[in-house]
Amino acid sequence: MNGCRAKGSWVADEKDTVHYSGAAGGWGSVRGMTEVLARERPTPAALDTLRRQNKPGGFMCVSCAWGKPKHPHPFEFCENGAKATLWEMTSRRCTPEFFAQHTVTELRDWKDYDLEHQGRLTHPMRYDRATDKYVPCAWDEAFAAIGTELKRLDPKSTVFYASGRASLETSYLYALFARMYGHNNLPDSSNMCHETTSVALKKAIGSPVGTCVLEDLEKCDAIFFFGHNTGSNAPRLLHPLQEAVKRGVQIVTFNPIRETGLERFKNPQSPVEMLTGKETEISSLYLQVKAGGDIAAIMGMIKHVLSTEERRWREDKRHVLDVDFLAQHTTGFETVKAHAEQLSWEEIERESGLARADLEKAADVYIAAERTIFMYGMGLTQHVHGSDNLTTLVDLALLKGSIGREGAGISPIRGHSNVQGQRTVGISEKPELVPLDRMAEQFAFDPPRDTGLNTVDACEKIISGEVKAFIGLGGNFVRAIPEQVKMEQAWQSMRLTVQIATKLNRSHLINGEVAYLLPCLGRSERDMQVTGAQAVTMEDSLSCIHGSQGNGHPASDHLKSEVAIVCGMAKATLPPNPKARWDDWTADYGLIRDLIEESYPEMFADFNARVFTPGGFYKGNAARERIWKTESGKAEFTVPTSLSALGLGDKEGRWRLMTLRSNDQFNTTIYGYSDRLRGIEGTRDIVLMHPDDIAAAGLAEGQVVSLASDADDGEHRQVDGLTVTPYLLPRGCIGAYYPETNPLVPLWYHDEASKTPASKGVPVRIVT
Ligand SMILES: Nc1nc2c(c(=O)[nH]1)N[C@H]1C(S)=C(S)[C@@H](COP(=O)(O)OP(=O)(O)OC[C@H]3O[C@@H](n4cnc5c(=O)[nH]c(N)nc54)[C@H](O)[C@@H]3O)O[C@H]1N2
Ligand SMILES: Nc1nc2c(c(=O)[nH]1)N[C@H]1C(S)=C(S)[C@@H](COP(=O)(O)OP(=O)(O)OC[C@H]3O[C@@H](n4cnc5c(=O)[nH]c(N)nc54)[C@H](O)[C@@H]3O)O[C@H]1N2
Ligand SMILES: [Mo]
Repeated sequence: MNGCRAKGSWVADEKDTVHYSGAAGGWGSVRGMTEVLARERPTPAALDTLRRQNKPGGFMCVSCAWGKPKHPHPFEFCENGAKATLWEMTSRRCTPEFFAQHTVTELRDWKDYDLEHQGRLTHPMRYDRATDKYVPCAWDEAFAAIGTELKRLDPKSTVFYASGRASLETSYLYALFARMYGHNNLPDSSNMCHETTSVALKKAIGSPVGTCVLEDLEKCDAIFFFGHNTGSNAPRLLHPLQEAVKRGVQIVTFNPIRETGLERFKNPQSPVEMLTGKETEISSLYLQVKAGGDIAAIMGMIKHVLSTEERRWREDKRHVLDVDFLAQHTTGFETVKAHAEQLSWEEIERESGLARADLEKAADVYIAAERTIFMYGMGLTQHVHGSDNLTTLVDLALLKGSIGREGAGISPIRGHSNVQGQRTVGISEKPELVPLDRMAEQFAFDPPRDTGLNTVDACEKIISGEVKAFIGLGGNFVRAIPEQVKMEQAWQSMRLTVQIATKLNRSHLINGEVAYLLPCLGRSERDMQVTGAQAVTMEDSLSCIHGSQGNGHPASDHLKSEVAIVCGMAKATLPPNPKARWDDWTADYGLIRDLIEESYPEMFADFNARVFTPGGFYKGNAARERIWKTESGKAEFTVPTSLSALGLGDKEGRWRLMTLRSNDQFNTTIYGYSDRLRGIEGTRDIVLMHPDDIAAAGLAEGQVVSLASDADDGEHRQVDGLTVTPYLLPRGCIGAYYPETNPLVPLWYHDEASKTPASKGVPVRIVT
């Protein structure tokens, strides 16, 4: 299949497997944007907004969390960032008239795409049980009713979820509201995403976030990439990668799928590349590891680095390892060394699905490089042994002192545009991560000190009936979580559900007894309050904080900002407290930034003055300075608890299902049915399989099958109507889209340390 070289066309290889032979970016991405323009019919202001995207003084993209450079390109956005903005600035409206025409029960049968395609929500709505419809209501009425309900409930029986987009200002107040009300039940989308990072990196190097900054990419000489679909999910990262390749940087990729963005890239912002068809080969080595096979692959590389060290030292007294760093900065090296040495290549090859020679080749790239960066996405975090994936990767990085050095480090590629920032300013179920003493003083209250509920805990307690109310600050919780069928049934026995959203989604249709749907401004829109237009801030994947100011005309006159909605609910719920100035904060977000600075003086010194620093301002990272805030005070080597990242081993008839995003979606928001970079068009109801697996399982291409859970727990979970589609995956691994296949993920099937659902190695059977 490497022989396929026709540019930008869909070709079948000798096995008739679909494979995109073009580059990521290029004319395809321009076409992708044009299609969205036609579909969303954005307002004229939208194009002007795009011009201001990701620029100082402009607004920060609502799509991915990748860093925004100091010197932006004329158009600092990508196909998918533009799609996200145009999706928000659509001229379509989901009005009270729409809700008058459809019952909620009827809408539950609609597809995700069709629900959001109705456009922006325009009015606050209340669920009316008698007619099974949403009916418009006044904001004051909604706040008063929510306040009355919350006052009646035990705060500990309520959950306040956040989906990673809301600004630092909103998030800080949302968490404050939860704590003043009396709980730490603050799960956010990070609990389904990079919580593995927050737990495993914290344990190993004392930092819950990555250690790299944008400039490191300009100085490294090798990059190792694990489990991230960059072309679709952080396309702007392809620019620095392309520049790195041009400097001679070696990129080694571990991914079961040959993702186009990591193979080839054509810069849509370079006229020369667009007109000449010139494209850059991104990965110099691309290894199709089995799903769940990374621990074995990394241990294989560690093994080879160690044996090369021994040989070099014996032959010419040179080190491969950074022995000074190991002695001064780490603990546990000897145990990992012993572990690697006793592993056989046979088991490494079996578990990883990769040949020893290839793993040695990859390790040789690391050995030769002076400065190496390790990047990763959901392919590592969403496994039962996801934390082991990450600590093993840290082991590899520590061998050569690749953390806390310019041009080197570990760099998780985060998801939502402010998911990292929400944790920074207090949205966390873990009270020990929040400066509660300082906040107790700031606001004259007694914050709850007990651990709150994360996503999985919250789901368990919704099923058991202990959770009685759920507030969603954005997102589509019911559609994004595991165990969807059971969760939807349990959901409806809650007393209160409140959803703050921009567009209609499935979570709004699974209602508690009392339910409100509150429409908010999007980030691209002008946020006018009594003191004038407001700016907000967010933190990117590389720990830089950026200001953002929308200038689009709001989708409806009845929208409120997220800050105003949070303050409105808090004011209606909490007893008066002169230190809780909800109205003043709504009027002037600068006051909220002052509060954030007071709570977190180290990271947010001079916050208001620095909001529009070009490239953002860096909040700092101790591990980058080689100060290790771990239990031992050193960077810790960790022996993995398992050689496979999967929770359940192989068995006759069991497949490893990876639930994947297409190039035409943002999480549960489905923009369309084109997974352009994978060559899959017109449908999402498919299951990808190796052609030899299709034959061996007695199936045929195009056959429609069901997937059923094979988790050995007696539960029946099934998704029907998936068309068998040949695709070059490792044998035994199959792929299908998220969120359609979420009903197959058992709630208990999650990373052991962080409880991140294991959406990438789900055990399933194929049912015909
Ligand atoms: N356009 C767009 N951008 C997005 C999003 C979106 O939906 N659309 N979502 C945002 C969010 S919230 C997030 S978290 C990120 C998600 O971005 P990614 O981290 O890229 O997440 P996935 O799309 O789930 O893809 C995971 C990748 O891991 C690979 N993989 C699966 N299993 C394994 C494994 O066991 N080992 C290895 N090495 N690889 C594996 C898959 O083939 C795939 O390439 O993107 C963010 N950006
Ligand atoms: N099987 C499986 N499950 C997964 C994953 C997977 O890979 N596989 N990935 C997981 C990951 S990484 C994540 S992050 C979660 C995502 O879970 P969520 O973050 O809960 O879901 P989203 O799909 O991002 O939420 C989309 C909704 O957000 C609302 N929205 C959009 N913009 C705004 C805004 O500015 N303000 C407000 N208030 N609302 C807005 C819209 O109404 C839209 O319908 O899913 C997780 N679930
Ligand atoms: Mo995510």
